[in-house]
Amino acid sequence: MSTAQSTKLLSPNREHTRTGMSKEALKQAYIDNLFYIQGRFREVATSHDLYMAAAYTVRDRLLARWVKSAQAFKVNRARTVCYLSAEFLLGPHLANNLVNLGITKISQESAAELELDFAMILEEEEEPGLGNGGLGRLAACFMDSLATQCIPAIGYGIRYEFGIFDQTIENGWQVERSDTWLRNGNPWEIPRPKICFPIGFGGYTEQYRHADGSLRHRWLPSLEINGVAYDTPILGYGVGNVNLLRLWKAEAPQSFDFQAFNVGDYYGAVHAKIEAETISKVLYPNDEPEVGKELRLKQQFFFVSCSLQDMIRLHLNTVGSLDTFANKFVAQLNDTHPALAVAELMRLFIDEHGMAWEQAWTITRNTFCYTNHTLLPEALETWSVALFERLLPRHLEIIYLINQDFLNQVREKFPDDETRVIRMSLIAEGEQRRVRMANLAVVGSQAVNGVAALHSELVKTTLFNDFYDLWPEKFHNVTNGVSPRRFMVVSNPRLADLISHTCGHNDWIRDLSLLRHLEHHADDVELQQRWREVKIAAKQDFANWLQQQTGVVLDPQAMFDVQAKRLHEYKRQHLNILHIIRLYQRIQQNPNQEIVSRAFIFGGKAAPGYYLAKLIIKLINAVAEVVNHDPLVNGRIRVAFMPDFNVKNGQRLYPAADLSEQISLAGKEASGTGNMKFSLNGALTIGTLDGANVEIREEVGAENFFLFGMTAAEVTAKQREGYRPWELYHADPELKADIDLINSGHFSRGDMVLFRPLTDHLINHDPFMVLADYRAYLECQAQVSTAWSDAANWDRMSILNVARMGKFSSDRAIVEYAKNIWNVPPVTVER
Ligand code: OAK
Repeated sequence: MSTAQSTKLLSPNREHTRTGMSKEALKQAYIDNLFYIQGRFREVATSHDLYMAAAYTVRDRLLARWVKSAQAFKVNRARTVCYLSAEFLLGPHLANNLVNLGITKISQESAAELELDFAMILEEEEEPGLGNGGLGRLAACFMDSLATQCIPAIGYGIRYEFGIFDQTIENGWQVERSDTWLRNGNPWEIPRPKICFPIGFGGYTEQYRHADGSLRHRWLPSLEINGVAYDTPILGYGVGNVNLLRLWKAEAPQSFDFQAFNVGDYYGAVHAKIEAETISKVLYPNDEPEVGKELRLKQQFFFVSCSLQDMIRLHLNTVGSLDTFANKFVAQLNDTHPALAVAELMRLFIDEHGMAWEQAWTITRNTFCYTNHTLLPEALETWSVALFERLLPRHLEIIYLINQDFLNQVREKFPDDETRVIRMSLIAEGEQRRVRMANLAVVGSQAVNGVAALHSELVKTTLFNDFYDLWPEKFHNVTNGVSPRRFMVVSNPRLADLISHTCGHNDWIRDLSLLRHLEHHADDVELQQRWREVKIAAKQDFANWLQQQTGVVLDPQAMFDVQAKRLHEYKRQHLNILHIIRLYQRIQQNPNQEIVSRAFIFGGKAAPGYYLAKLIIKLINAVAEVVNHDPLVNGRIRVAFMPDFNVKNGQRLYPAADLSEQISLAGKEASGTGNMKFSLNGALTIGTLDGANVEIREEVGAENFFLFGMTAAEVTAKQREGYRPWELYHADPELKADIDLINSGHFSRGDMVLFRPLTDHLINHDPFMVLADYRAYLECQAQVSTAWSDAANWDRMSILNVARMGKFSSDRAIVEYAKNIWNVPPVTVER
């Protein structure tokens, strides 16, 4: 941009640069921000400066709407949803905010006129990876939909200084690198140093006589730290509503170092300060299984207590009495990580605000709702009573009291059934007594829900069967959904444009059920043709990116067969590999046979301590190495592991997939949301009857879904009768040959022991029944290949698939929560 241009932009008669949405206003704002916030002029600005100027330009426009929303909610005394979640896996803000503001196109044009590289600016953003996988990403989609549906909401969580690790692949192995997302600053957050609450740990409890004459309890912690609020505005799509994401950072109080300093222990004081701040330092990188780490419990209590104190402050500010707390707020517990909130709200009400137990319990129960996100037993959180007692002595007392009342209720309804009482207790007895967080969450909530129809059934009939007997009316289902803004409009603009063009409007972005209209055009040859062009273009983009990242070259004409999700045995990435090995062996045996060209693409992180999951990554890369260089294969199959699967890279991948692998063992995947993202971008699904796959198949039609494998009931039956994988291994020569080829060292340069832990485990234990579903999977994959060979029909199926996926919008899920669970009406804020 020339100096003359800059000067012209600085003319005094301009639209207000903080809120204006015209091209001139945006350009002016951009220049101002580059100058006054980054302290740069164009010629010396780094790409990061250019990004920051764009982010501030957009943020100003959010803030105007945010203030208006806050005012509207205050005036209306709006009932508010508080979404308590240890994880928010947000993904980059800039592109999403442009879409929600409706200024993507005009911003592109403004950038072009300023001679800026728009794509490069978007690329510059480092995503806040404050979550592991499904649960954290769901929280982010829900924040988007809450705002879009005009539901007043606050998301409460932790501002981790280091989010989920960055994954690199070295010599085929996963290597973790710390995620330093804050190193260049975060333009989307506003620190609120005055919104700060003390959080205690340790110490003891005592009874005392309060000034009002009552006998009360108090907790005298041995350590106190502060939680400071950092706020991020979350704008809805096409509305004026902006909600608040409030994340807490741990800080040492000022007084901290003073005392130590006075006795000359400067080093000790600084050390204590650092220790206090470690609480919000790093996200635990485990997906499903929990490990009973003390710091993790501290994190949970830390964010829960900050959030509840904040809610009480907000309520007292406007109403002056806590009696109506549950009218003002409903708090959703995103799995059990925030379940301590039940005990903490009781403590705050009783000890800090002098409320009577009965009333406090009624309000507490009316405040909370709980979502369960997994049935895997190892993921069900329990904390040792000893740890609890040391860290949170008052909360343990309160949990004991809740338990006493609760178990009396159980005994009343089920007399002479002490084994039931033992199963339902908040405390698991045994050598080491433990607090069961899921039981606490169920007892302390007015509603409990699973995240897909099948999962919610299993919640009622297995995991919480005793609780279902006691309180059947408490149990609900809300099938998950994903944001059509982020996972269609932002990530796949070509497809979004084609859909809008075909429908004649873009209202589907707000109401995804309108995609149905595409059904009428599924047989339209011209649409099929354009549909295919859009897919090929997305595949080419992805292939370019992948080649640059890994050196692996993919042919966009090949079927992109994709499995991207956290690495876990239950998700069965190894079943997918066995299929690849089978194709490879068939080519070896008969090099000239006709086969469908496929590019197998994997992505996903393994928990750093999960050895078998990391070995599966190594195996994928080992197979890739051999297959991709085999002259007999001659490029007809390609295998690639895309490094660092996160929201940003996911957005590159979803549009490029032809086939979506959703192959978990039935009954293990609570819902899955990747299945929805792929399908909404036109991929067909090969999958088991697990999680939301069941409903996806119902919606898109059995004829448009590649189904295989045992049902959840068959899995249970097989487990009951005794599962013997070694028999399957010996009975199926192809299966045996595939496993034996791994063991022969063929994929490991002769190393015959490298993969033994994996293959031995499969043959002798196979907890997720890979071998039992192997044959059915191969047969189903053969059907996929046949279907692919009829290109026009594949396109038709892909169109129908998208047309019928409207149910899986997170907007629909949020409307169901608002109506059936939260009882929260929308409050519309003018734009
Ligand atoms: C993470 C930690 C503890 C418990 C559950 C999880 C988790 O991520 N669960 C996943 O939640 C998603 C959102 O509901 C589901 O789609 C996944 O199936 C489930 O595994």
